[in-house]
Amino acid sequence: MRSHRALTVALVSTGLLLSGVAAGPPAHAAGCRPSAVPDDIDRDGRSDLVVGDPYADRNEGRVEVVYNDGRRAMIRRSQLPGDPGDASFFGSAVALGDFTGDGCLDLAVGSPSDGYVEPEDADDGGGDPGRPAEPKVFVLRGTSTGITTSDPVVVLDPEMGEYSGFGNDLAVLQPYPDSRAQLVVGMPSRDGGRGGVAFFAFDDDGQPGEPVLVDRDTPGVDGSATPDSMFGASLATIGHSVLVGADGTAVSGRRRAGSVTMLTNTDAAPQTFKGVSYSQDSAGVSGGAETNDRFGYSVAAHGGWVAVGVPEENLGEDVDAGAVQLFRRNAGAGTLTPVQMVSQETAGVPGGSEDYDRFGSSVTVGRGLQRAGVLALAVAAENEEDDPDVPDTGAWTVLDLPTLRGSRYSLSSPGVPGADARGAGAFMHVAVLGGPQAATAERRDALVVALPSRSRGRVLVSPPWLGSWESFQSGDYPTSAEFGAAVS
Ligand SMILES: [Ca+2]
Ligand SMILES: [Ca+2]
Ligand SMILES: [Ca+2]
Ligand SMILES: [Ca+2]
Repeated sequence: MRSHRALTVALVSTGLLLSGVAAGPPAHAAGCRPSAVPDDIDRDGRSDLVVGDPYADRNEGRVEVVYNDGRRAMIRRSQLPGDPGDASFFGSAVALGDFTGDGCLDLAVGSPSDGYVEPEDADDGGGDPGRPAEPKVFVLRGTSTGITTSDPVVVLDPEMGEYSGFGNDLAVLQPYPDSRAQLVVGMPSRDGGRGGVAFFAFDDDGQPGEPVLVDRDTPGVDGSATPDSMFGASLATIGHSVLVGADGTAVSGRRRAGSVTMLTNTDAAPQTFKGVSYSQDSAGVSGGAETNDRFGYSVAAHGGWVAVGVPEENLGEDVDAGAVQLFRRNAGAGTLTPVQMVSQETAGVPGGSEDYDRFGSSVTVGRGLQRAGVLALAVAAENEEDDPDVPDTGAWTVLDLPTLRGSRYSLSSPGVPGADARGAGAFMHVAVLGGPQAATAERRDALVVALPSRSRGRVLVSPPWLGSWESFQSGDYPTSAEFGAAVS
């Protein structure tokens, strides 16, 4: 599997912290009432959290939904139709959206190696040829009380050829709160790593229509598809646009320098995308494209800001110290304007750059993470450490935009549950759970920090302004393997 970064933990927000609007009338049986909170599956006015655990149950994988009222639901691959095979990795990615158009949030779950059966070695006398994977995404329907496993929608890899990574990375394209969501599926390993992104729109029965497959050879998308570019390895959506990371892209012959393409559609032609690409050699972008920068390894977008992780950027003598490039989005033009590069060398940013920090291994942008109404960038540095004797414990930094004022946290910070341990930061990622949306100036989203790599994975949720963190672990330990490998 290429990287755990793509293994999404779907954090449907906790709502324990995000008190929302008062409860309205009961939901109609045929649908769900609107919620003032983005990730509120059961429509009680507070966000819920979804966590993927793709290595659980002997690599079949599962997803745990944590409702804000304390209810928890564990959804195992084996509860769904079809033979999961030897190792489906169900739960590698998770995403919430109303794909079926009934007003209820549905849960999309990637199962990138679904059905795969390993060939038997002929020397063992078997010679069973095995079975290739049928990569798929399950769309689990939402109801007024929560996610149900009945009548799931199955979305298949449109090509079903060589391993494409289909289901390792998901996003939801929904330009308006009341528009129907399109499911966006990255296929970074497709066609020799040229990659691609598949878009699925659904009918009233929830069935997916003919997918639209976009790569850098698609007319209207600049550049051309090149091997090993891994177009689709990271995804983020904002308005009519999808940011597509291709951190394997060679730039002027410098391998894995990396690029990001912003694909943009219109209301009139929702299935036609134009694309503009950026690298560290683009005008106004800092740092210069060098071999193994991995620009685009992570992407995030919110409130007009776009953040691109460059986790293997070298800074001075520091190898793979890492950085984040900030852009502003020009919504009408479908373009980006570079703002600045942020690293642990930037004035005011806490911490310092060291070899292999990988600052920027995950990024997210939310509103009110530190102060009500103020946009903020959160950055993971998965191999950062406080104590050189305990390496790679990981750290995360929250910075207001555009001032870059903020704080750095780790498992040894006061009030953060858990304890530092060697390697605890591996595959750490950050995400945002939406707070009540009523008043922008008062909005306070929560930050989610997923730490899947330890023997007992942990997901932390907090509005840092509260100064406290809620900690979630699997409801079925020790069969959990990487609780938190995906969050949304
Ligand atoms: Ca809820
Ligand atoms: Ca729905
Ligand atoms: Ca560079
Ligand atoms: Ca550092």
